[in-house]
Amino acid sequence: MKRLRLLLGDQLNPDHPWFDSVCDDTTYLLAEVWEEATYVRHHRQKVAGIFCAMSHFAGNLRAAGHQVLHLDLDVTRKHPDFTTLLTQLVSEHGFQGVEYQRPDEYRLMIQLRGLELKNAKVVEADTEHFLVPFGELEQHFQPGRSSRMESFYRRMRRKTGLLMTEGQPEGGQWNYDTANRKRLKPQDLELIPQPLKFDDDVSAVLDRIDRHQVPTLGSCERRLAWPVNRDQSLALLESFCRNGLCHFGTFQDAMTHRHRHAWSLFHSRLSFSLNLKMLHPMEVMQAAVAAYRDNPAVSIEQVEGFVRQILGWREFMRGIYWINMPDYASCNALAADRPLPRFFWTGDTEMNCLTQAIGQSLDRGYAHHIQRLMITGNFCLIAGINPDEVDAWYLGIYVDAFEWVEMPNTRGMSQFADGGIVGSKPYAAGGNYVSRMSDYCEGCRYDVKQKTGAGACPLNALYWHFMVRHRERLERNPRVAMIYRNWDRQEIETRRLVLERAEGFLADLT
Ligand code: FAD
Ligand code: DLZ
Ligand code: SF4
Repeated sequence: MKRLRLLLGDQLNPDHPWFDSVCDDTTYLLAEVWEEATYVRHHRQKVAGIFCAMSHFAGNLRAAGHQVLHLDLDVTRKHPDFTTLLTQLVSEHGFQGVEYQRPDEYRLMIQLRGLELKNAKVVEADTEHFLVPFGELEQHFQPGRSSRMESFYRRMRRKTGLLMTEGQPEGGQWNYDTANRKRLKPQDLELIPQPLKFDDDVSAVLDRIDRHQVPTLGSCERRLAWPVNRDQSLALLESFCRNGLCHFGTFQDAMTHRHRHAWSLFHSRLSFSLNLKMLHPMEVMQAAVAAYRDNPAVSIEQVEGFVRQILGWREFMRGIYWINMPDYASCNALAADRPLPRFFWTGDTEMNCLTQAIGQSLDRGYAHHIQRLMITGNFCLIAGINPDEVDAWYLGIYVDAFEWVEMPNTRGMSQFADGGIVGSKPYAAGGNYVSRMSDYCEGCRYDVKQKTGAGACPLNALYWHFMVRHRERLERNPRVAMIYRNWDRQEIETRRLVLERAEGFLADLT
């Protein structure tokens, strides 16, 4: 039977069972498609990186003897989406079967499940990428119900045996968060490793993006710094295990603007490779555990912190996404309705923490977790920005952004728009947190110690405005009730001035 097998831009797993044998009747399709390139305004580096990685993957499949159709935008532009492209390819080439791997995004899964092709049978396969099989998600998650990452993570540690000794967590603890999450002191800056960057020439891809007027954001140089094939991804993994892992946990939450590698610090930057499936999550964790066993400089605190992100958070977020879609995409528990400020597209604001995090995101298509959660995310949360706009920004701007992982992190963890499915309370903070975890405030025109007046850090007033706005909902939470007691103890006049400062700021914002 002559069949076509579709591979999406984030399905570049060379170890998939599809490739176990070469079959002359099977053609693999990789296609640059208008709808995929435009369902959100993507970062230029993201589109260039995905197109380039698809091209490498097609080349490798061909070299292994497979039949491949690699269609670029010049060829596919007349087709708005995969449905029309596949319909045309089936009639043109007479395929009797079309197979696809289940997309990781709800929109595309519905689209492909709805395919009706004349004379061709449509079959869905699994991507074989995640550690919890799709059909088992219901054993861990329930729609609309809150789940806690910690208990899921412990189950996954037991299930996989990672960092376990005789049924017990290695080192005696499940969680080393208290030993981690330190601020960077000036002498620590010397420890920051040189990030491994790549240099594939993406000129032709960028020209194609521009020729077809694909709307993008951010900048992209002709040579792309991101890994675009498995070999490069493995090199990045190796470099992280050698240079970054030994301080990963300790400085996981730290931020600085006083170093030329401040954007990468001790982070792995493996999310692009992982999310395109050029690397398998298990091999990434096994490499980190092997580095811990071989290298005394890598302590249990570091490796556990890293394994937790992949075995815990990454798999957990995917479960939350699938069990709650499609309702999750429109939840807005805090009724946030303010438009996203224009400076999110330019970085042009006097708040240094936001300038740094947004500027870096525009330049590199990357920010690390705490920049996403506690700088841009926290600002949107306390300023009450509409989660639809927040989601669209995050889904576009990061090279690793795919809805299954972006949305539960954004709507759930960061914006509390799911009302507590992901987190037990909002991650809301004032300038104090930024000052504790970074040196951003030292380069800011605002004073982080002040709550009122034109020179006061806007986050301080916004924080209290947020808490007061949502008092009825949040006060019931015993983990938050104490904060209201502190607020009530302050002078009435101080409280009035704080709220006035926040309102003035919000009025200027719109
Ligand atoms: P490292 O710090 O080196 O961590 C190692 C790996 O752990 C990452 O590559 C990633 O696969 C995984 N990981 C870490 N934290 C998380 C998490 N919270 N959820 C899922 N996986 C995690 N991650 C994405 O992959 N795509 C997104 O679109 C995305 N959007 C986010 C939006 C917001 C608002 C927030 C707060 C977080 C988001 N994250 C997202 C999670 C996290 O910020 C990124 O995975 C991480 O910054 C990627 O950089 P890294 O590879 O250097 O990660
Ligand atoms: C993100 C993306 C982009 C920008 N372009 C393409 C594309 O042209 N062709 C393709 O097959 N996939 C692309 N992707 C990735 C898909 O949108 C991705 O498969 C979904 O986001 C599902 O996670
Ligand atoms: Fe950000 Fe406030 Fe610090 Fe300025 S003072 S960097 S606005 S936290």
